[in-house]
Amino acid sequence: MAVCRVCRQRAAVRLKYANLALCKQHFIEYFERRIFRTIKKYNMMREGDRVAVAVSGGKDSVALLYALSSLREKLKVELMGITIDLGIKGYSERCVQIAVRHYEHLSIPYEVVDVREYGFTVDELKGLRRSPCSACGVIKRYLLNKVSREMGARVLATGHNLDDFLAVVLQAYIRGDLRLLSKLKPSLPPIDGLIAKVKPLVETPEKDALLYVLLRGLEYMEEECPYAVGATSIEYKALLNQLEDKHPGIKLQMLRAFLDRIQPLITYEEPPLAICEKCGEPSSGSICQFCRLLELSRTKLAKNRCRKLN
Ligand code: Q46
Ligand code: ZN
Ligand code: ZN
Repeated sequence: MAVCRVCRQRAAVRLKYANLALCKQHFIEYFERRIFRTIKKYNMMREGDRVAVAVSGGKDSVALLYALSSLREKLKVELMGITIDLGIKGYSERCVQIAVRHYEHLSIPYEVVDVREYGFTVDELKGLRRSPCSACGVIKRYLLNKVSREMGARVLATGHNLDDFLAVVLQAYIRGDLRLLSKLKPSLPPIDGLIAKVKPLVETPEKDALLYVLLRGLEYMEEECPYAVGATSIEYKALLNQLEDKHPGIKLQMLRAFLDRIQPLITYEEPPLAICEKCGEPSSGSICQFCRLLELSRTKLAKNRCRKLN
């Protein structure tokens, strides 16, 4: 029987990458301590910060919310929650309900942004871009930045874990996307109307986030988004896990090699951001991606309505 390295009681988990067995209580402490260390290491938060936590209702963001809630006094930060209702049928409603139940349980002030307020849902955007995920990504980036800034947050924390981060690195590497590779950082400072963005789970393997919510008995959205089916990121993650099974610790090694050795060699000059002519938000062109999407969706919805009338 494996025993906890700290208290010698029966172990609840065995972390191969750290050659470590821990009981429930000591795993929870280990998990939260690693997040605290990650926040300090990458200067993610400062004392007195107002931190908006983006909670989708999935395991990663729920784990992040609870870990930050446990750490908030030690970090001396104020937390607030932000959830986007993407309007995905049979999925979004439950995600929002879970997030709201957690905010209320933890007494964390929050905001739920419903994309219907802008006149569309992610379901209705199908076909406008290569995949609904591409439109969804634009919406999430735009609204999370805008609303958390309006809520008075200095920092936006998201639940991207080690596996998520490495899957994007691989994807960007395969496409030779130097711009993305240069921007992939655990902590991005505020710039030109964009609030600071941090990923406190960047050193946390996805499986650990799952163990944390399971061991703490936290409710989370177990089902995947219907549009996640067939996503290449799932294949990249499976590949990374195959490597990890054979070589425990390789994922963390890849992260460190990328951030410490490879990324500093990538030089990519990002042009300064402009202001969107329509909404006044930061934008890489004269009209931001979100406003362009809005235009497209209005045209598509109007066409659909005409078709129904004819
Ligand atoms: S929510 Fe949105 Fe994801 Fe669903 S539509 Fe794609 S991007 S899969 S994280
Ligand atoms: Zn123990
Ligand atoms: Zn705009």
